[in-house]
Amino acid sequence: MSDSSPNLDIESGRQALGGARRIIVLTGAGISADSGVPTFRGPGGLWKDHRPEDLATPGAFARDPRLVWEWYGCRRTLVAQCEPSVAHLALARWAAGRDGIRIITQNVDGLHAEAARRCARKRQLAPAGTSERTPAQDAGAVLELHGSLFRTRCPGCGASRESRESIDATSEATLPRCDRCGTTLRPDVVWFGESLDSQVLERSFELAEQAGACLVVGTSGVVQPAASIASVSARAGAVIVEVNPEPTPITKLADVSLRGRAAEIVPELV
Ligand code: BJW
Ligand code: ZN
Repeated sequence: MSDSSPNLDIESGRQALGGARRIIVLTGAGISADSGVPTFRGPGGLWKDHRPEDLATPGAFARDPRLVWEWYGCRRTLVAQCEPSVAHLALARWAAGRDGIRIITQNVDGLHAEAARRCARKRQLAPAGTSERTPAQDAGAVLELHGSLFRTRCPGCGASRESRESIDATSEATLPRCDRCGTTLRPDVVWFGESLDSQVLERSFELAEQAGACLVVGTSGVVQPAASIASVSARAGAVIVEVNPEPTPITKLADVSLRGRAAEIVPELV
């Protein structure tokens, strides 16, 4: 449902979400902006100084793996110093405390999973009987559409693994290599022109169709197929609540549109 003047008040957002049994939360770079992670588009965004086709395509990696790793190495160093924001933490608490809430993120920074781990740790410290979930279950509940900055994948044999060490991109010879086959590893993220993990994507669309509400936080809504998760939910009859300082293509689908930063609005909303 939508009209040309979406509702702007937080209480309406709370009611919309409170009335739904199953909820998906679709997030983008804006939610991590409050943690100090740069967004992609807009002033100060990563694409202001870099062309996506030079850094975030398979062609770019084939042409100049050193340049691509230099950029990802810098981003890994920056993100490793960032903490989940109050919005990540509020969503993690919300999802851990109620069945039927799933977070689907386009972000590769791991901050939702980190927030879920912190929340699970706190719940484990709570008196016995108050927590039913394990940390692994809570961290696993986050669906990461575009992969992870802290994983590498081998283009040769397909092996993928967690990786947090710093990247030496001084030359092609110093780039990380596969233990099994020696091929130069790549970041395990989804670049333009590449398919998303089919299981993660199918599960996300399935959840979108079943959801009674879809909360969209901090995405420009221009990258497909992620953005269409919100439209699939809307078509299936879900109420759409958007949190973003700026209007986006998703705004026209939104029943409740909350203009502001995630860190200001999300903790109040959920
Ligand atoms: C705040 C805030 C605060 C600020 N609080 N909010 C159909 C039609 C047209 C094109 C396509 C299509 N299907 C596929 C395509 C091609 C392409 C695409 O979508 N292109 C469009 C850009 C035109 N898609 C793909 O190639 C995808 N693959 C695919 O579909 O495969 C099959 C296929 C291939 C080819 C043709 C057809 C089919 C893959 C997309 C992979 C995207 N990868 C990236 C990089 C990941 C790795 C990395 O991090 O380096 O993912 S690009 C980048 O954009 C990143 C993000 O996850 C993604 C989305 O960005 P996001 O999160 O929305 O961030 P921003 O910066 O755009 O917006 C931030 C928002 O936050 C703004 O709205 C701010 O206002 C707000 N904000 N501060 C709350 N404090
Ligand atoms: Zn290999």
